[in-house]
Amino acid sequence: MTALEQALQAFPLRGKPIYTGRYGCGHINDTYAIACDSGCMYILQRVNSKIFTRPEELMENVAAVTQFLSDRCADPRGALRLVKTVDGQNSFVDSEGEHWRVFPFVDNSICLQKAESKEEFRQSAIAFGRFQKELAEFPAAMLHEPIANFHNTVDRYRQFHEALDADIMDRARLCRGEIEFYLAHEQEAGCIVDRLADGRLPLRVTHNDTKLNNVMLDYDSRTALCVIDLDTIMPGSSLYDFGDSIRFGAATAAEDEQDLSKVSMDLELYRTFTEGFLSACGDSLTEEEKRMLPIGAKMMTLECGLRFLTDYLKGDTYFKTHREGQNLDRARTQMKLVADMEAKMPQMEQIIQEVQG
Ligand code: ADP
Ligand code: GN1
Ligand code: MG
Repeated sequence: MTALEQALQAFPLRGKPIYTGRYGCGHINDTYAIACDSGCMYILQRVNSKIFTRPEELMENVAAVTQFLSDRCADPRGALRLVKTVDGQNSFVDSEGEHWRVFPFVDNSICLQKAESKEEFRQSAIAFGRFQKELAEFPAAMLHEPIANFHNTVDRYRQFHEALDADIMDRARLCRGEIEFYLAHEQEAGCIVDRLADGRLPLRVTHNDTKLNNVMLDYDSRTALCVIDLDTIMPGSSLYDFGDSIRFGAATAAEDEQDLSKVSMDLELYRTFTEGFLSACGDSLTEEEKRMLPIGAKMMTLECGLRFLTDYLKGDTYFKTHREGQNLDRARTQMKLVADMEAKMPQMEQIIQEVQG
């Protein structure tokens, strides 16, 4: 029996599985959609143990947060729920020590790689804003830190320098211009972490991976249902969640687009997201947080691009890739977005003022 078949038997699924297939566009875990003869559907995931090196702790976080959110939500589609194993565990561990987990498939839902309309993007903003507000009540001390220094941009630069110095794939010669771009921005790396350290920005419980494809919308009405991909929930800054959503969702092209003339940050989408996010959690943000939201967007884009370039230099061992050079393409789109955000910074700041009225 394969590990996947063993995993399927370890969970109390309703009915017999009749279909199992790879699913979604996540860069980290192995995700499968499962359909049972009862009509019930599930998501089965093998947790990426190279990235999440303490999967038990990770699953304790996921179990605690899904429980906390679903206890506060009567709608079964309004919060992600975890299906425990038949032995009541958070995950099934296969003979290789890999962790498998199951979530009910969010019924009649859709998850988008790109917003087809402004209203869909607004809905994702409302979902992430609400999520942030609800988690304000979560006992943060219960949370493990699944990846240390996840959004510590200064530390991301340290890792970049390590990869560049080692250059084990001999790829630095193929991306001199990209390396220069990221080095030229290094002095900005501390602008969020320094403020978190000295208290100018508050530490909150944040999602930390607020891509549009980490939120489920109702298939018909395209209104927000729930936030998924809870692996990186940990103490962080509201700027991370706002910023990462803009990085991914307000971009006019895919994260790995090769034609850079198609890549920019759409100010109308930025405005729409800002309206949705601030309507959902703006009253809980400090003036300094609101002032710095545009910087958050730029910093998350810079940091993500730096991570893609670091992974390219290291031989594509972190983010899933489906073709040669994909991480370099991703690093390039993020550069184009950073430059575009720099040019549009006055308008981005103006929009924050206007939305607050
Ligand atoms: P990764 O960390 O690899 O991004 P995700 O948890 O985001 O993994 O899952 C990958 C994809 O699987 C999502 O983008 C979404 O399309 C789909 N997915 C995940 N959980 C569910 C769910 N409960 N219901 C429906 N689709 C889901
Ligand atoms: C990864 O898991 P996924 O695909 O939602 C990554 C994020 C990056 C993103 C870039 C745990 O997100 O930090 O911003 O790719 N997740 C992890 O697309 O590293
Ligand atoms: Mg995801």
